[in-house]
Amino acid sequence: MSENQNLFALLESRFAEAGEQIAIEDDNRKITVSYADLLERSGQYANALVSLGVAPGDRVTVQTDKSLESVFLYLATLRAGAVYQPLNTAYMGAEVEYFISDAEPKVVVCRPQDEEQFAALTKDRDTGVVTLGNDGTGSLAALAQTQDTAFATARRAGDDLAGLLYTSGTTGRSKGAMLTHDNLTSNAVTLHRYWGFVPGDVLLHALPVFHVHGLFVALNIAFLNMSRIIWHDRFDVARVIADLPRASVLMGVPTFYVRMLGQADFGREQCAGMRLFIAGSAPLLAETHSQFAERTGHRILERYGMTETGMITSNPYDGERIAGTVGYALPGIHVRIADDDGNEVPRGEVGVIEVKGPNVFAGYWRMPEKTAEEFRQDGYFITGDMAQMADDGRITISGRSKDLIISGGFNVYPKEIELVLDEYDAIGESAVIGVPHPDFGEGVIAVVTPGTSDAFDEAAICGDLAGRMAKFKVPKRIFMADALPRNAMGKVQKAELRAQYQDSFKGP
Ligand code: MLC
Ligand code: AMP
Repeated sequence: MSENQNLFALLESRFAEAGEQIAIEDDNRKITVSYADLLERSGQYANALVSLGVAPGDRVTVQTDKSLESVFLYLATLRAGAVYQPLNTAYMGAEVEYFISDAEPKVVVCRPQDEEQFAALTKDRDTGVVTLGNDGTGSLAALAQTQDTAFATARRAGDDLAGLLYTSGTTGRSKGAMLTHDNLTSNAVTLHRYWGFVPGDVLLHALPVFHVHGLFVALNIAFLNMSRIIWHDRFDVARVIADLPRASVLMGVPTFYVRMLGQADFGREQCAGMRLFIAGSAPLLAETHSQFAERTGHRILERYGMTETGMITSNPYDGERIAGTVGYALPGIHVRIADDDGNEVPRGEVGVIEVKGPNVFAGYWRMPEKTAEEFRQDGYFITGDMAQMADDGRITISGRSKDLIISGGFNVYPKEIELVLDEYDAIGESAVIGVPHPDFGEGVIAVVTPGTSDAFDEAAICGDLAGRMAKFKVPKRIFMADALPRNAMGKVQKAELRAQYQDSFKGP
């Protein structure tokens, strides 16, 4: 019989080898768990999922705070052969409702305080609701405690689904990116090697675990390496700096590095034992890269990736890390810079990044047409990121062909916000754009025209929006204008607006 291709089967072999070594250290709750514990606890959670009716291929939707138990649940879902579907904790009612109706999970795991809301959302479905608190409480945690620790890891083929992560890709409605066991395994194994992980590496983990970066990149690599993970439930700059001397690797979005540089007492001393600082999910300003090098002696290693593809390119570990570039295609991954028809453009010219390899997802959940639109005939996936490739293959991202804003590493789709803004009587039309923001890289703003009512109140509208959608999506400013700039075809000229409003977040 062929080998089990379940990612957990690979992790399990490492967990067994690591035994009593510490896997995760949660100083907040003053608890550590060993690799042997991870095996047992994931076994209990997997048995709990099965007792709730979860079978291989079923989706398990998870909107919980970051906790050790959320890691047990992630591992257990893989182990049971089910499909992990994490949700940003900032998402609210209507946002969440869509994901549930689309993913049709067998079980939803939510925070105890959200149980009623989820029960209402799932009442006409064959979906169970259980809870997980951030301190080991909740009905799922209680159920898991009563379960056997042994669990035979479900057999999975490499192309079976392991994760379903929602993203709007290029435009329009949120789509579930189907990630297979092969996708996750190949990327983790490649990155583990490429970034020179060694026994004894300690990962400082301060990212959320509902996106690719904190979930698959950080956790899967650390587990493969049998590393100790210092676990922070959120990014708190003072705590991160205080724990750096005990760590050797940090992975973060650019905002992490900007905030660290904002601390006067941060410098070489705390970074002396660090081996590697990695940045990604959004562009790292060259200025941040050089200031960090000056202050700490470390050159941040910038890499580039996407939900649909995991990591695609990386600056080299041993070679030159050049600020403002995202490095080279990772081993085994093919990248080309193409024109609108998918033809490779000459080196040095700007085009769209297209990618093919074992890391590339299996398509969008129940959307064959959308999937077909985003792939070329020869299997390359069209990322929507604009870049140029140097003669030696090094890639520099220059922008996006997709209408996407990335704020502090979170994606915001202008269309989604514009549709809501247009509902207000005081607003005629709206354009949502991203402009430079000193902390978040890009800050979301809206430019609107007068509507039928003249009672436009910026603060009131922002406050109202905050009750309707994830906070990070809410425009930090709404500017009233007489009209929106349009081209001859009537399309709003967002580049013009971005230029006009580029100083919105500049200090005095
Ligand atoms: C929080 N706020 C944000 C925000 N995060 N607003 C815009 N953009 C963000 N990213 C809001 C809060 O709700 C709050 O609103 C106010 O801004 C200030 O909050 P804060 O306390 O300063 O923010 P904080 O909680 O510290 O969060 C900032 C952050 C966090 C950068 C630490 O956003 C974060 O962890 N980002 C990481 C995202 C990530 O993991 N991306 C990976 C995607 S995977 P108010 O009104 O209450 O004051 C991917 C693929 C790849 O992209 O390549 O990796
Ligand atoms: P997501 O949909 O959350 O996976 O976001 C993926 C997008 O983040 C990519 O398509 C890029 O636009 C952006 N991104 C990720 N890493 C980088 C990087 N290092 N530099 C610039 N953009 C990046």
